[in-house]
Amino acid sequence: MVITNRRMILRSAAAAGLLGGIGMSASLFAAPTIKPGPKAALLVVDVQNCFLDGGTLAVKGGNEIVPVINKLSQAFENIVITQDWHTAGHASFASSYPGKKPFETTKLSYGTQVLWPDHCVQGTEDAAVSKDLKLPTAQIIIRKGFHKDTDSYSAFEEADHKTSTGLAGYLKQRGINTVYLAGLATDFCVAWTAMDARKLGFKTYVVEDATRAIDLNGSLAAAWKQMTARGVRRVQSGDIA
Ligand code: VGL
Ligand code: ZN
Repeated sequence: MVITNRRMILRSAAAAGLLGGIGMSASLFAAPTIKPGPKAALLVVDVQNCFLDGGTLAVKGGNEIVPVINKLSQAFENIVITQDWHTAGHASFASSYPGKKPFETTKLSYGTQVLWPDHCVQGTEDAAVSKDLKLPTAQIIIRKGFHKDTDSYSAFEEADHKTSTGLAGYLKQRGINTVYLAGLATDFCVAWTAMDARKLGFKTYVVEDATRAIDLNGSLAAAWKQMTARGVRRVQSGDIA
């Protein structure tokens, strides 16, 4: 028999006579164990119309994370929203290069750049934060990718690995040392933000069920491997309260 979920584990444990006192069964239904506290912030990455159903770069299942994030946000005193915010004719757009198609790559001064459909252009409805995201207590919106010649998946540092967005300074000056990431996309903006957070000394969690991936040529598995190697912790929203 293949054990596929917690109920089946319990059923087979009960059948095998393994469930003793209340302590054992309670531990199998573990309550949320992580309390973020005043030195932690939830970073809600790029939950914008462009990455949701009907958007210019829609991420499969992206809409499903909106209620997860709304609920998760209740556990946080500090919330940061990020917004991909490109100029028209941006260097990350395939349309900026004759003969190039979306999801191909090109070489830019800072390295290999994946080319995307035109998306999240400043001031457009496509670039707006989803109206279904209910985060009234969020404290700052960090926009990124607004320099025409430079992309910025990370909310901390542009793709040239030199230009800061100022987010690390903002968090550190507010005494925040831990970040939890949710949003889109797991394998691009969430992963790059998480890895930079580690580099900058933050304790870093990615809330897996509060993210969805683009998954281009195995990019999701690669992102988890790289994040894990850098000390990013992979958790689920049910672990946090
Ligand atoms: C993103 C591709 C291009 C993201 C942004 O938010 O993950 N991906 N721009
Ligand atoms: Zn972008």
